[in-house]
Amino acid sequence: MESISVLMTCPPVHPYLVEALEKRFTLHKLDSVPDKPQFLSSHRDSIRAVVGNAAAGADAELIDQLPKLEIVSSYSVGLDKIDLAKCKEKGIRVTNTPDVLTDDVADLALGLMLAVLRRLCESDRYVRSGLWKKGDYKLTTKFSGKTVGIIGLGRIGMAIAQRAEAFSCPISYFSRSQKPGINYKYHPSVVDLAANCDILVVACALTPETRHIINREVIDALGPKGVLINIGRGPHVDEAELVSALVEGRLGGAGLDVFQDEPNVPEELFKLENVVLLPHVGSGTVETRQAMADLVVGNLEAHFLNKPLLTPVV
Ligand code: 8YV
Repeated sequence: MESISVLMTCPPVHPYLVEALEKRFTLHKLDSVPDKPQFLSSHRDSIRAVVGNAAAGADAELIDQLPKLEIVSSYSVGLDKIDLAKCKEKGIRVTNTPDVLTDDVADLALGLMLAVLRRLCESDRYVRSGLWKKGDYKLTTKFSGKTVGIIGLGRIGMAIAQRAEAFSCPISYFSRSQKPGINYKYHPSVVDLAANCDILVVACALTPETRHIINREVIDALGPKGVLINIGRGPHVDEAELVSALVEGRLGGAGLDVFQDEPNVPEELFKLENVVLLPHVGSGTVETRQAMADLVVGNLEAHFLNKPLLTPVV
């Protein structure tokens, strides 16, 4: 398989993944190519696989430039950076990394809830800066028992619900349709869900329908005591509306792992103590990233050995 050319379109974020790919294939890292158009035109007839992630995948333009492309193996569960329709049309197979990251992303969502309500990051700063020696620390907000509203009750949404239940939180959710056999309260509109929960969590896939699913109306329904948690994708949220609601005190707080234009984060948020900001690390543990990398490589090997794909999407 050493002669098979694989193009990594995302930055080489994980040395374990890069090493595993380099051991088996001829790996090209688009990130380190000085003249991308020139590189693509000179390698168009050799690249048979693309490896991307949540930051860069395979859009229609790239797919059209690679006539020998057979498979896109994504180092992510999210598929929003891959033109799935184009892949289907051209018979290009697509794989992702579901399940292995569910626990981590759900754990992080709970961590963000606790961090925002119990002001964990602010408290840490308080101790480190020596302020504790000077006076009393202000009280925070109880988390146990708060109503948690979840947008998207897929694998990750369910894992968040199960964890929040252990904190005695009533669970409600929004999704395209009501899930059979699930006892959580279903709201057919996001505004309704926001109006009836304390903490609203975005856990759905990013699609044209879910872009800006958190808009001004939803933020206003959540209100000055409500907290927004986003472990989905930045574009799920109308970020300008979120920033002004937080700055004006129309929203109680936010825990954000994802942003519209990563790694750029609106600087107005840096001054707010009711906001916790993370650099898109939902799946960012050694164990999970290794399992994700193993799936990326395993899917490529399966494809080129004519074996069934491990986690096929298309
Ligand atoms: C990663 C993710 O950030 O799986 C996803 O959809 O957003 C993440 O797990 C990423 O793809 C790792 O580079």
